[in-house]
Amino acid sequence: AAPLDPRDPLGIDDLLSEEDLAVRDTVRAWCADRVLPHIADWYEAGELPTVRELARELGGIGALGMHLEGYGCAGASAVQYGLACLELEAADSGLRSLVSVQGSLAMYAIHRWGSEEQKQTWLPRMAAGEVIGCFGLTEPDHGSDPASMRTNAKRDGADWVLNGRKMWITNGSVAGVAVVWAQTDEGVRGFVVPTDTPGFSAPEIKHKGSLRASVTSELVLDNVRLPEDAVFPDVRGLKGPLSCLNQARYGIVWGALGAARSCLETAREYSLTREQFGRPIGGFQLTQAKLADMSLELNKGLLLALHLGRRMDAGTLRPEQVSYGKLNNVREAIEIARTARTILGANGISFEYPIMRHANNLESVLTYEGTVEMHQLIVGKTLTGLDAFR
Ligand code: TGC
Ligand code: FAD
Repeated sequence: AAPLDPRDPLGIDDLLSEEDLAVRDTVRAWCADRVLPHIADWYEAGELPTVRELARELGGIGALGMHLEGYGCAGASAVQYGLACLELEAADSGLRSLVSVQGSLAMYAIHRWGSEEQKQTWLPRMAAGEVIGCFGLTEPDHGSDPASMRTNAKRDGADWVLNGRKMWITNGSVAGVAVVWAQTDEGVRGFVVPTDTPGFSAPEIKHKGSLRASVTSELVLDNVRLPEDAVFPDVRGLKGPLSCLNQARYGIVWGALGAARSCLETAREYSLTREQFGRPIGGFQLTQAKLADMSLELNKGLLLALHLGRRMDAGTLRPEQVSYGKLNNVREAIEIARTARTILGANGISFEYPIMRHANNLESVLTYEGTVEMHQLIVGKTLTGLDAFR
């Protein structure tokens, strides 16, 4: 028999349809052409200089709000959306973040909870990448516990007036529309805020050591006056924002493995050409143990992602199951990145190779969309029925 493909030793590709593979190849080719030649420079500079152009191109290949139906969205399957996230994050977590926040958070929120008018107004332009969206849940003093948020919306005649601050908001400074969650007399509600509304500003957060090729911002809401119809009509309480997080977390289940794949491939190739003690380091048993364990975890993670994707497509995926995926796959991805880094020795710390960039990015991925600890507690509650959050 022919040797197994080291890039797909378990034959997971055989579980995917022609259409799935075509979507994957399209996104992979786009990343190779438009992102990989520049990403190391963008990362070092701490910017995503062509973000608006990239958004339009991503819209052009159908990657924005990809698994949503109607309103100019591609209507792809959850598995296809996952494969796209994986390819984007194999380039850089910042690209996957751009797409996650646009499609799974901002667009999904409007698609799931918006009025028909809100959907018509925003979704087609967001799907095309003409308008970038952001999603403001986290605040400076309330991250894991969004129920305690302070940002508030009060009625004033027929208007709403929003005050407060959101922190660590992906896409904030380049967004044309912000989905902002705020306390009201009726509990937490979601607002669709055009970012040119007076009183809204989004200063960019600089000096990040992670996700440097991604725009991260503070949102400042200073008496932002919105019409009555700016609110999502039918959802109250945390289930509004948390329903969106399920979508984005699902994309991360796949995405993190893209970063891991890039690290493993880099280390495997390096181990075949780098010689010490007169032979390739890939020939030493200790290096092979590392490569074997990395490959094992990557492929187990892929099977888990595919399982969850199939459940999402069947409409049977539960939020707690997404927590299993996010917890495992991000934690294993960062472990793979760190191990891959050791195989490159000193070269491993250089941005000439992608590993250090991925490893640094995964520190954010480990924290956002629910920290490791939050997902452990969600799984813990699933197993015991006991709530250990507070
Ligand atoms: P709890 O009392 O458990 O629930 C309140 C209400 O929400 C419902 N619910 C959910 N609904 C849908 N999906 C879920 N996953 C849900 N989890 C809970 C629940 O049924 C209840 O509904 P109802 O109708 O009874 O009101 O809420 P809690 O306050 O105890 O909080 C639970 C906890 C800690 C798990 C939750 O707050 C949490 O997940 N915290 C982590 C916060 C987080 O993940 N933030 C992410 C911000 S966005 C982001 O990071 C974007 S980065 C993206 C990028 O750049 O790629
Ligand atoms: P905290 O909640 O203060 O947690 C600090 C530590 O305490 C963590 O280890 C946590 O797990 C632990 N902890 C907290 N409570 C408990 C408990 N009950 N039991 C045990 N341990 C606990 N948010 C958005 O809304 N939109 C975005 O677009 C967005 N983009 C982001 C982009 C980046 C690059 C980053 C880094 C973050 C982004 N976030 C965004 C914010 C992110 O969701 C939060 O950082 C995350 O939810 C954690 O909140 P926190 O940073 O306030 O940490």
